[in-house]
Amino acid sequence: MSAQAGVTPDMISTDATTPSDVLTVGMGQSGQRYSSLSKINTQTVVDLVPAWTFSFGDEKQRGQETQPLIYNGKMFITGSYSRLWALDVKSGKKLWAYEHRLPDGIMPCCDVVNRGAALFDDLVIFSTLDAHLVALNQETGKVVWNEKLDDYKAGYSNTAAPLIVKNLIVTGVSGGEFGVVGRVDARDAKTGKLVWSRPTVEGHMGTLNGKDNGITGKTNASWEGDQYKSGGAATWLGCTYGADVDLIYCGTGNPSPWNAHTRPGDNLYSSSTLAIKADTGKIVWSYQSTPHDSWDFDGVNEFIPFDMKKDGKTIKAGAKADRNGFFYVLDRTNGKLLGASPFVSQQTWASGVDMKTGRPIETANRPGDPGKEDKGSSVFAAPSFLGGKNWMPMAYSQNTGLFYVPSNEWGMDIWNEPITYKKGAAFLGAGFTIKPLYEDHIGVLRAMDPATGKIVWEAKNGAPLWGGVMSTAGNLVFTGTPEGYLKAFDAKTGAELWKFQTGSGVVGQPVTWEQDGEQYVAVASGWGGAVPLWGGEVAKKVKDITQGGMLWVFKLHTSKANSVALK
Ligand SMILES: [Ca+2]
Ligand SMILES: [Ca+2]
Repeated sequence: MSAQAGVTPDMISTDATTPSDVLTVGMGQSGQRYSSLSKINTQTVVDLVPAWTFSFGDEKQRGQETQPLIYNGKMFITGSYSRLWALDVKSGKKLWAYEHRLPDGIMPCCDVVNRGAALFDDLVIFSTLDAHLVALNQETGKVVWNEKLDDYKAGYSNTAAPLIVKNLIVTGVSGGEFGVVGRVDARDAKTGKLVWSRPTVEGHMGTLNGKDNGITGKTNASWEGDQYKSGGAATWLGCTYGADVDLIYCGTGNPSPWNAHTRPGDNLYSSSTLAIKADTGKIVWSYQSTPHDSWDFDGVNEFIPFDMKKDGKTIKAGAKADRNGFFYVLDRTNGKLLGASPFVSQQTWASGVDMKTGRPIETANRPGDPGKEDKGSSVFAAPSFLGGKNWMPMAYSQNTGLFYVPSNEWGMDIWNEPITYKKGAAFLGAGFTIKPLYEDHIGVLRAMDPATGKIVWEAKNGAPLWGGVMSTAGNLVFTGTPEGYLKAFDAKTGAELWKFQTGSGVVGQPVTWEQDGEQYVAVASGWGGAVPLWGGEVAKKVKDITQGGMLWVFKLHTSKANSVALK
């Protein structure tokens, strides 16, 4: 045991309500990204100015999708290419740096990003592009343990922030474009040793303490033959946790390959939300948003527990803005569908969701079968596979009761091609071209009312939004843009109140905390991610955005600032 207790499970479970630190990615295990701080508010935000900055340095730039953590006078921040730094949180001075040695031949599908670390006891723990999980000492940056999640040569990687639940560290895996088998792993956070593993493709055996722990679903119930052995359902965006019901919520990606004609059935548990019991690694409930997916509608988006006020009642709910364009509200105790409404302007593939069966009401919008024609017929589908929303996390405000969704308006031509599985090779069986739906904008920040499914306000953006969102009790919503701005909006009206040009595209996740009586806001700047790599005609639109790698920290320009003095 270390002399200082370090970060305890209790501190993790109350992180969302302790504004002097940020111990978790998502600003709490539920991932609401809501802060009770209000010194920076709709009145004072005009006076937000830089306090210090930190350059990630050298020639390794690309996408910076990270979220800083703040604890015990230090900031811990990850960067592209599996790097991690500890900084003095008051000055920005670098205390130590860790650069993971990456082998040649790693296969991240969607840029060399990292989405943040986890804190536990005296450790800071993060995932790497070669599918390892590395724990470093918070004081020294020295490696304490290093566990292999899986074989990067088979297409596995990991970019999501790990989740701490009690004494466990919970991770998923990336690799859905390479025919991996998705799963959720829980390890002893202190030692890194595996406790349980739960595959997310139906038919695979789970484990608990090294012993068989039951098959996921039932073999061949929703897959034919051996297809489940390369079935995808990658858990590449990690998980959230509902402490009151002791359930870990994990989203799963597309079934593999993309060409759905090769794999009859619903292909459980792809494109789904899974609720897994923290202590047993058993699936308690599941909800599949896109059965038998044909469009790469990964269902990985964060499922955020919240208490919904409706008809005078408080409901234990959870919400998810799915890549397929629907905003889902489920009962977080049992997965029952409570609402599903579009948060994008066009959905060609489904006209709605059947509230009785929970299944989408499909239109005829699947690409053709290349086994039956010379080439599978192409269809135009919206959203595109980059999604009505992609990885970038939304925020919930306990003040307004609204969710703030970073959405995008784009479609795609998509067609299927023959494909067979080969270890370590792309496993798509599809071709595509992404197209904007509108001339003047792709990104739209939208405020959604979960009780009604209605869009309350929206703020359009030229380039696709690709950064996380944060809301505060100061009635502000913060998010970044590829054009380089960190912006603050009025949480009630959507009015843009403040923006700051950071010098590169902002695709990071903003945070806020309080120290020495002042409120701070931080975000990483550094353009990249999937859009420049996969974006087709959209990539051309953003080709002039420069890369970067910089952390920006802001505070109000007078230490005693308050709305009265500044007005
Ligand atoms: Ca906290
Ligand atoms: Ca995918």
